[in-house]
Parts: sequence; C-alpha cells; structure tokens
Amino acid sequence: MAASAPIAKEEEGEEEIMSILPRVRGLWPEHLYQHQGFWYAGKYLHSVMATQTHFIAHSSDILLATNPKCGTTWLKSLIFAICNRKLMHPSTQHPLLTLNSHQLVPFLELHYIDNQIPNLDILPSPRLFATHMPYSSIPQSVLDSGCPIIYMCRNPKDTFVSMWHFVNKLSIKESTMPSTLEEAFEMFCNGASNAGPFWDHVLEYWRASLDRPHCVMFLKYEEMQAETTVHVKRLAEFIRCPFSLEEEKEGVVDEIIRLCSFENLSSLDVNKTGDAVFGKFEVKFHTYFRKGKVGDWSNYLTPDMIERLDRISEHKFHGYDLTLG
Ligand code: PAP
Repeated sequence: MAASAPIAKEEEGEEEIMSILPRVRGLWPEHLYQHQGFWYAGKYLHSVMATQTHFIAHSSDILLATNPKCGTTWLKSLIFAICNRKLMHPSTQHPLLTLNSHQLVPFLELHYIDNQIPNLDILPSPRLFATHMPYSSIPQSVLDSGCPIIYMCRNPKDTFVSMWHFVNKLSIKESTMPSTLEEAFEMFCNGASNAGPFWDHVLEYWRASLDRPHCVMFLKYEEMQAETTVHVKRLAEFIRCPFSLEEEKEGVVDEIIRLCSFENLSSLDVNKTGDAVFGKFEVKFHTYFRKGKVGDWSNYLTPDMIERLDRISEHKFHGYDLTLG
C-alpha cells in the first residue's frame, strides 16, 4: 500500500464546491454531481478532483480506463497477469488466486479518497492504475507522460443491465436509488450514471485513440470475448512487453486467459466470499461476477428500450466509425 498523508486545508472547501455543482438523482444509490460534464458520486468526486491536482504520472505507468461495468475487473486481471507472468510458475501461488483484481490494480482516484495524498512513487514499476475518469478529466501529467492508456468499452445495453444489477446490491442509508428498471433506464439514457454520460465517455476515448494511437488503445468487451487470444497478445504488445515465441509455444498466453476467465475467477474463494471497502461502499467481490455474457440485455430490455438505446448510439456516434451493438 502507498503511504498517505491527509490533505490539509486544501480540501476544506469541498462541501462548498459540491453545493454549487449541478446535482441529480441518477443510476447510483446517492446523488450524483456534475464535474467537467460528467456525473460522479460526492465522495468519489472529491477523490477525482484530488487526483487531478496531485497525481504525477511516470512514462512507465499503465492506465486502464473504463466506464463502470464495461469489463474493468477482467481487464485489470489480464493486465496484471500479463505484467506479472513470471509468477505463473506452478510452484508459485499467483496473486490473482487469493486477491481480487480490484485489490491488485486499484482505481487511481481511490488512492486519494478521504483527503489522502498518497506517496505513489514507492509502488513498483510499472505502476498499474485504473480509472473511471473520462479522457478529458485525466490529469495532464498522464497525457504529458505518454504512458499507455487502455480503454475497454461495452455495448450500452449490456452495460446498463450490468449496472442495474450492480447498484441494486450496494446498500446505504437514505438511498436515492431508482426503484424500477424503467426509472433506472431513463436515468442511464439521460446520462445520469456514475461517470456518465456513457456515450460521451466512450466517444472521448475513441477520439483519443484515433488522435494518439500509440498512447491510447481502444478495446471492446465483445471483441475481447470473441477473440481473446488475439487481443491479449495485442495488449502485451501495446504495453511494450510482447510475448516471445517461446512463451507462446509454452502456452503462457493460454494460461493467462484461463487464469483470468470468468469461470476461473468467479469460482475462487476470494471472489466468492471476499469483500473490500471502495469509497463509501463495502463491495462483496462476487458482485463483480454476474454472468459475464454478451447479449444478456435481451432478457431485460423491451423492444422500445432497445430502440431507444440504438437511437442514442446512432445519434451520439454519428460521423464516427464506431458501433457498439
Ligand atoms: P466495475 O467497472 O464496477 O469494476 P466491471 O468489472 O466492469 O465492474 O463489471 C462487471 C461485469 O464484467 C459483469 O458483467 P455482467 O453483469 O454482464 O455479468 C461481470 O460478470 C463481468 N466480468 C467480470 N469478470 C469477468 C471476466 N473475467 N470475464 C468476462 N467478464 C467478466
């Protein structure tokens, strides 16, 4: 863990800042506040702002970016396993067997939760971080460092269904949670979800991947599912540690895919019974593993809902060579 010190006076004006930001009830158990065009829960927003102020990136860092429920847990596992593939030895117990990937690759902004300023320089290189921040809010030092940023997106229908199930499992007193799927759907379509609007988030990273292809890689959850081997190799190349022919022959790529598979990770004790506090919520790790399928939306969405999401995607991505299904 990185050593931390409380931020002194600097953040004392937080409550004041919150009081002037637009606020909505959204697809989340507490009010969402708008910052730089995107919606965040209050405590999380403080940590986003602190990250923007204090984080200093290294060129060797690796940043994984996602909108919530687009495959964060999977991407974290894969990148951790690729970077630490020396630990795949049969005589070693791989960290992913006893720890959830959210513990191994924490969210960058959560390092700054509760007014902490961590000393992240003590972390081993390459430092692996994840974020739900949109591209336009990422600290300037990340962009200046030229470190690789990997973005994974997912089709909005499965993302919404996954988010609906997830937020229903988060409980807090005086929850502002939408009470029905229909109400939640309306909020999602209006952009009022954590780190939403979903479409703006995706589009920012898509454009960044076109502008800075050596720094920003854009992946789709569905393509990752369909051709995992191809994309795991691409990931390793992108973070500048490609698999050698020898490693490929020895089956290292297949072993990493198996280790990080939904079936394997969801069956581990740590992910069946473990939990951790992230921000305001105690999250049980099993809530990160629901079905892991493409197309589960067809079990939840009405034809009208499907048409509406398709129309929003068409409108938002008009003029861009981008389809999410
Ligand atoms: P987060 O953004 O809050 O961290 P995230 O991991 O993106 O959550 O979302 C969980 C989704 O990824 C779940 O999708 P579902 O609700 O449609 O089932 C979860 O099942 C899926 N998921 C988790 N681990 C894996 C994995 N190893 N392979 C494929 N999908 C996975």
